[in-house]
Amino acid sequence: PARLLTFGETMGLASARSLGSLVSVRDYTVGFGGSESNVAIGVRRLGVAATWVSRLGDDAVGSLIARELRAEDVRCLARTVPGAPTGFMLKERRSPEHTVVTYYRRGSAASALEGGDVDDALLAEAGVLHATGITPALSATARAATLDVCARARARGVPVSFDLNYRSRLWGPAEAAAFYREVLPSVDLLFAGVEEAQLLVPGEEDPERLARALSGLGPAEVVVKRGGDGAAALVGGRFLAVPAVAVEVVDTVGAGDAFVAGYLADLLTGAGPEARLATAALTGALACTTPGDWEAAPTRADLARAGSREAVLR
Ligand code: KDG
Repeated sequence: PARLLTFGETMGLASARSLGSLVSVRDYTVGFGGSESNVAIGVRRLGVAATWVSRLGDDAVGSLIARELRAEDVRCLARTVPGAPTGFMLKERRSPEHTVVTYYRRGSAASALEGGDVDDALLAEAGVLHATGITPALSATARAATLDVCARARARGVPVSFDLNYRSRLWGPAEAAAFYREVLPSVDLLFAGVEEAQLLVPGEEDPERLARALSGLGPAEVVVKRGGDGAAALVGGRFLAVPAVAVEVVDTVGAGDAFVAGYLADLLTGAGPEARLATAALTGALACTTPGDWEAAPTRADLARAGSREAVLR
């Protein structure tokens, strides 16, 4: 079945509307973000069913997240944890080029995620399981849960997608790399940015050699996100590359998730490697055109419009 299954932490998000530090800026927009729910929304907007599993605090931020995900038609399976808050983050715009994100997530409801939260019945109805390297950085239990869920999906023949998503504020490079090596044998499809891939393959800059080296650690399919330099993929031993789609960049946070969502939505609807890489490049680029971690995720109609505009410009 073509359903995406994902699990991870989603937090409330206060984003500054004007430039400066929290000390002086007073106007904030309240929303939410989380890599895995960003991907779930992105995939759903592209017409593919998505289930998101997590834990939320018994608080207004948790209610906001559940309500918005339901509004996006994402199946939200998040148990409420009494006594632990929903995580929160603050996004300050110190200058047009410099955004500072601060997390308030230690001891959050989602950091107590357990493997059993993603039960076998959910795996049975999944076309792909998607996890990220943020979850294992949250707590020892969340780390064990990530390994457990990926291994159980693999054992059941559900393809496992994994985005390294290194977050330096949550753990160090050596600890992260050790975890990646542990999980990668269970992963079928890996997404990595160049710098985070270099945590595993130090010093390698060539995207093809990087992808082949990562594939040697487990995943048959590897996609390297290269930001403004485009993207590349190793699929069935074949190396493909696409240039970046030029857009006016307003906010890059969430672009990687939109990229992954484009790729996975195409994979789940049976598109070939070239098409999914091209879709991913376009969804990733479009996500940069407005503020917000997921709000700009495109629908199929948006993609068609953007595609024809690009064709005219060319
Ligand atoms: O990829 C975007 C995410 O980083 C953001 O939405 C918040 O999930 C998040 C995190 O843990 O950084």
